[in-house]
Amino acid sequence: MAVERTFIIVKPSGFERNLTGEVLRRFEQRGLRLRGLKVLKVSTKLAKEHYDEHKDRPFFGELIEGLTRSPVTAAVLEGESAIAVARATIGATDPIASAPGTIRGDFAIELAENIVHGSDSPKSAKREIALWFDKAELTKA
Ligand code: IDP
Ligand code: MG
Repeated sequence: MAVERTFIIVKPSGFERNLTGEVLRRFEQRGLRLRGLKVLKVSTKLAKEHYDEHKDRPFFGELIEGLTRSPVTAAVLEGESAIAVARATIGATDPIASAPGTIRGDFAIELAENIVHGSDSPKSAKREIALWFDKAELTKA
């Protein structure tokens, strides 16, 4: 067990349905601490860099359009095992398989409209935090 930082996005599907506060509340309620937070309209360049691992997938175009069509809220969360805790709070990638009680299990049905992103490993978390935030935008404690 170790204190970690993870990166999450309330995606356009969450913003459009006014679920930003609800999603952040669930992470806070779980015990994760906000270390950075911002609302932004994502550029195509940033979206492509963020989802670089999926660049050869057939749904890549839809994925980039989906992340850039409305504002998002990006956040850095900190806590014990934050990466796994955030993923468990989010639920399975496909909302049809997401357990009720998880964010996706409570608010989504469509795969492409699954409300929230969370880093999937320490390596992804580190890369994504550096991609989306300047050091000065994050608090230490
Ligand atoms: P994750 O968000 O649970 O980490 P990933 O496999 O990294 O899931 O996929 C990134 C995002 O791409 C998913 O959250 C989902 O919105 C979208 N996505 C994944 N697979 C498909 C697909 O087969 N069709 C359309 N969109 C997909
Ligand atoms: Mg992923």
